Amino acid sequence: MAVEQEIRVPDIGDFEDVEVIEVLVAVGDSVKREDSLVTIESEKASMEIPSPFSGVIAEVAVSVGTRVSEGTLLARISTSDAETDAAQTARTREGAATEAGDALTAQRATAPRRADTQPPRADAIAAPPRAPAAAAPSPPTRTSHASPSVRRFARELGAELGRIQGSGPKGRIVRQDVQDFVKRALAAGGAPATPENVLQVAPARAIDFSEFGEIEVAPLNNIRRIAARFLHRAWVTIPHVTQFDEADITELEAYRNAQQHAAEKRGVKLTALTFVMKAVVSTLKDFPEFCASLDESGENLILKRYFHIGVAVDTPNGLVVPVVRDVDRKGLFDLAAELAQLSERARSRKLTQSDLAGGCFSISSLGGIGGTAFTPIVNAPEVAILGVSRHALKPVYRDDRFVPRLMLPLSLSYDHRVIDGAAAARFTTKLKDVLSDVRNLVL
Ligand code: CAO
Repeated sequence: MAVEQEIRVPDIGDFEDVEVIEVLVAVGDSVKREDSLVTIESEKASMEIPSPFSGVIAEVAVSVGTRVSEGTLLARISTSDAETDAAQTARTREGAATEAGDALTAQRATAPRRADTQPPRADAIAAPPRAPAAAAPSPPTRTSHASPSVRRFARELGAELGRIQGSGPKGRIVRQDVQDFVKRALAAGGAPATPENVLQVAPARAIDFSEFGEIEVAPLNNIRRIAARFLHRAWVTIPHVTQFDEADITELEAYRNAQQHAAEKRGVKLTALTFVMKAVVSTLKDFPEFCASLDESGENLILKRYFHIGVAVDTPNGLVVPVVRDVDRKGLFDLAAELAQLSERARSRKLTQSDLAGGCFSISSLGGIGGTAFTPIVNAPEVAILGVSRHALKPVYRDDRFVPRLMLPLSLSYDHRVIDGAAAARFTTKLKDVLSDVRNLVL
């Protein structure tokens, strides 16, 4: 039968009224006897408090910042009868052999730490499973072994232990591992810890909006929450610049309209976006650094010899970016059909992880909706993204007179660590040249 037990701070020697600096378990976690529950820290040292029982955490009574002393309630744990007996026996034996403080000291060196893990399935929905941008760390590991002094050292540098590979016996993290981790992160031009804490900004103040009028709370769905994380990381870790230009697509549009009949016969709709995809690939061939990613060290550019293009799709549940593969090898009608099929699957939430993975460059088209320009966020680990806005007839001065031309606004955002402004201006110039002469796309 399950029994609920209280776990209180044991005799911790000189420690009194000390701060909880890490809570290593959450309600519902299964823990084994001697697994660490919390880390406490005084002026002089830090220590982990182990669980005296195996079982499932029913309540966590402290949080980071709580001050505790001997006897303070830390948690309640649901255990079996047998486990309670075993724990009691163990404690009696331990009490006879050693002082509680010593036991803690011995324990804290080996107790596993429970790092927060993100649900992998959720990550996969909005984010292709690719290496994050240069500054992004490797995914957190589940447990980390390190001495209190190494833990403290890592905390001082803002390095999250769960993300550090230990080189000591049994994977134990030693001081050198922390130093190497921070060096690598700095070399990558990013944060020593997680992208979320790159900027030490004051936390947002909680506001009770109902004081000002009627409100409704609408929780963000999974896609939005995950996309928010990736967009935020890209926004804070990539130095963005956006280059604007306009392509004269008068002839392209005439050609597109002329093809509509043939397109309809094949059951596809040929929109300007299909031509833009082809034009982008043609331009990428001349500018390989736009079809690339920085590696984890931030010291090498991985140039991709394939042309898989991500296309931002607006769905009722939020933005997703499925990838159209080998755009260079497909014809306009095939691309139009694939784009329609992918966006339909995106809107009915039928995309698989492989539909979202492996892009080289993304296009975000708001042309069907409106607007004259915008600044898209680079879809890391890609290094550039093209925004396309609504085309408009404009007077263009040519041969001593104004003539009406159909102009397509282009907004190219790029990672300035990899791409110079001059290269970006050359890229959009080439792109608009390709778009202005339809022969570039169909021949
Ligand atoms: N200028 C003027 N009209 C345009 C246009 C442009 N640049 N691009 C498309 N259109 C027109 C199309 O021709 C179509 O016209 P008809 O209805 O008369 O045939 C209409 O707009 C709707 O096009 P569409 O959106 O169905 O097709 P698309 O190929 O242009 O785009 C897709 C497909 C999936 C990209 C789009 O539907 C979409 O979801 N866009 C939003 C992307 C987004 O949210 N981006 C923002 C992300 S933040 O960076």
